[in-house]
Order: sequence, then structure tokens, then C-alpha cells
Amino acid sequence: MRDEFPTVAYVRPRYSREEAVARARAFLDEALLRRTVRDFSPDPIPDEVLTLALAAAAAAPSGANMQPWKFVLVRDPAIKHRIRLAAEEEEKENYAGRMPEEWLRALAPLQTDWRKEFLETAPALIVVLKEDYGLGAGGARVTHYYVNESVGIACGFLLAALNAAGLATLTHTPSPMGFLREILDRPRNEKPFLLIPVGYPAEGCRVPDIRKKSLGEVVVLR
Ligand code: IYR
Repeated sequence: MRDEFPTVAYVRPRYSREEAVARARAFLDEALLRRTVRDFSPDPIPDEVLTLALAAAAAAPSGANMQPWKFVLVRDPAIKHRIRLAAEEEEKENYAGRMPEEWLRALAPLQTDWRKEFLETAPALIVVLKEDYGLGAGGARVTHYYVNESVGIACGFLLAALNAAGLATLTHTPSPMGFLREILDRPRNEKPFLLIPVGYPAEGCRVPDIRKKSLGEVVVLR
């Protein structure tokens, strides 16, 4: 019985107070450098960085360790082109009436519109899909738990890893994004969750002058 669910010893070095603070600060400094970028350089990015960042994403915790995610790495220009055309079709309708006025007003500072040139310019797109259920042997359904939370956390790991390597990302959510399943030829149990263009910012790239809330606004101590 005891061997049925084996465990392994888990030991991590305990950093000194100074070292812990320095590491936390270094991570914060990196995190503060991250900005969502919509103007990408077509310069290629190292495959190894993408692989390592995807491995970091796949290391994320998940409900019952079901790892209910897939990451499709798209670099083929023809596929990027198809994705751009399909996303723009949807976004045209969004901006021309599907999004309510309040939403459009909230987006105004971000200066977005239906045009999604970045879907072709960025050297890589990572399409994150969530598996609402798994497919076991013979196609049997395997229940997955806390799928949105799990995949959201994996995306956080992915964005942080790419950012740490000096790459820019865009958390793009074309809506609806069912077209991605078709273009990428993915099975029924996989639903597009987030589309992440990855690359270097274009020369002269500008981003909106926006602020993060202060810690006092978002942290509550009891
Ligand atoms: N998906 C649309 C609209 C959009 C929505 C939010 I919320 C944003 O923070 C940014 C854009 C688009 O990609 O343009």
C-alpha cells in the first residue's frame, strides 16, 4: 500500500535572508520590465529559449496534476498568415459592434483595433489550449480539474520565462477563437485559451503609458 503512491524527498536550499530578498528583488525587477508589445521585430529568436520557456510552462502546478494543457508552437509563415486572416475576421466584427461601448472605452488607452499584423510579424506564436477533459486509452474521457486555473498558471510561468530571456510577448485573445483548433488541427477536447506572439520589440516600439496599481491598492493585510 505504501508503495502504491510513492513519494520522494523534497529538499531545497534555504537562502539566507539577504539572498532571499535579492532573489525576490531580481525577479520583481524582471517582472516590472515586462510589457505587452504589439509591434514586433521579425528577427528570429533562439529555438532553445522557446523550448526552455515551454518546459517552464509545463512545470506549472495543475489540478490533480492532470496538466490539462497543450502548447502549439507556430513558426510556419503560411500558418501564421491563416491565423492572422481568421483572427482579423473575428476582430472586425468585435470592434464593429460585438463589443459593448464600455469595453471599447476601457480598451481605448491600449489603442488596439481589428488589425493584427503582429500575428505575422512575430517570429513565433504560442497557442495555448486547455483540455477540459483528457482522452485516455481507447478515447475514454479523463476528468480534469480546475482547468482554467491550471492553464492560467502555466501561462504565467510561460510569460515569466520568456520575459526573463528578454523576449516580448502579447497576451492575445481573439474572440471567439475556435478557428485556431481548425487551423492547427487539434482534437475536440482541446480549446484555445490564449494566443501568445513572441519576439523582440520592433525598433522604435512604443507601448501605452499605463500604471500598475500600487501594492496598497491590491494587497490586504490581516
Ligand atoms: N481581443 C481584442 C480586444 C482586446 C480585449 C482586451 I480585455 C484587451 O486587453 C486587449 C484587446 C483584441 O485583441 O483586439
